Amino acid sequence: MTNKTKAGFVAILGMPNAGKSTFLNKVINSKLSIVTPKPQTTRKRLTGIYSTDEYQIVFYDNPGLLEPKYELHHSMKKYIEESLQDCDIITFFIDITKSDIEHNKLISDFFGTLKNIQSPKILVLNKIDLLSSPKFMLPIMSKFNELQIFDEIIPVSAVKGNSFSEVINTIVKYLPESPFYFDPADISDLSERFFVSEIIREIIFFSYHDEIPFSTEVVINEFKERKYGKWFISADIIVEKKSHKSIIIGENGNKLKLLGENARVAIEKHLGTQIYLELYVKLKENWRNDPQTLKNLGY
Ligand SMILES: Nc1nc2c(ncn2[C@@H]2O[C@H](COP(=O)(O)OP(=O)(O)OP(=O)(O)O)[C@@H](O)[C@H]2O)c(=O)[nH]1
Ligand SMILES: [Mg+2]
Repeated sequence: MTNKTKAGFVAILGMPNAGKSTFLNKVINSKLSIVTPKPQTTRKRLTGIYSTDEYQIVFYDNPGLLEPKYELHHSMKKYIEESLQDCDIITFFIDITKSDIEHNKLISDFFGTLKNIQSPKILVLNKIDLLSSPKFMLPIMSKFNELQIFDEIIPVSAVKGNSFSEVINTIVKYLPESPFYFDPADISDLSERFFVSEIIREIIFFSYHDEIPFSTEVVINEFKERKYGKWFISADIIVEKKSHKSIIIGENGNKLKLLGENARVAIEKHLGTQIYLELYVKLKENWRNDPQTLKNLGY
């Protein structure tokens, strides 16, 4: 490797549900970050590393912008603020079909913050596959251009993978000259424990409705790798209300059993090995507002 490599940190920020995690997974070509149709899926900052011989992009996938209602949300917001400080380049994602942002205070406030940030800023207008005609794209792009916040505006479809090379090439254009920060073989610096807890959380998002996905957390208590035989994983599903505990468990434990089976299959696919999975549902009243519990949960 020459000493002329480029490397840097790129924040993935934007509205909830805009497709930030979908984009990262597609770029890294691996299911790093969980994706669901519900907003506020991503809760912690997640690293995804993309390396070639010439450059290394360290992406930070973040929770979407939100108006905090719980202490948990303040922690999620903190990741966004830290990414703004720590990153060399900012990407901001908007669902192009929801680009009517004139009356969205969350966005106008955040754009105010972005204006004062020196780092290069790239606006990614995602989900162009949902536009009924490409002719709608240009007026939307010029509207954002007039704001004079972003150095570049790129329409993409994260699910289809269109224009990815344009996003990557644009990022590389602004990437500082630097040695690599990580081994180029690495795609993340997070532990398998973290990914396993996220896989279980993703299945909870798909399997339960209303408040449950948002008020549930997953903690891995035991993670035993075995040379011979199945690995052993034990996880707690933290709920904040007694009634939620019974909903998660279901009649005669049928819902929890199904969750366990789905999670086991997904985790085995991720780890490439067979596992024995134990799930326990635990009540921690009001955990989303309890600073000590949040700290224990890694927020
Ligand atoms: N049609 C279409 N759907 C997309 C596209 N990108 C993402 N989605 C869908 O949008 C939903 C949200 O995607 P995520 O990647 O979880 O969005 P996010 O921005 O990470 O959301 P949070 O983590 O909740 O902030 C999922 O159902 C995705 O399948 C796209 O380009 N086109
Ligand atoms: Mg996400």
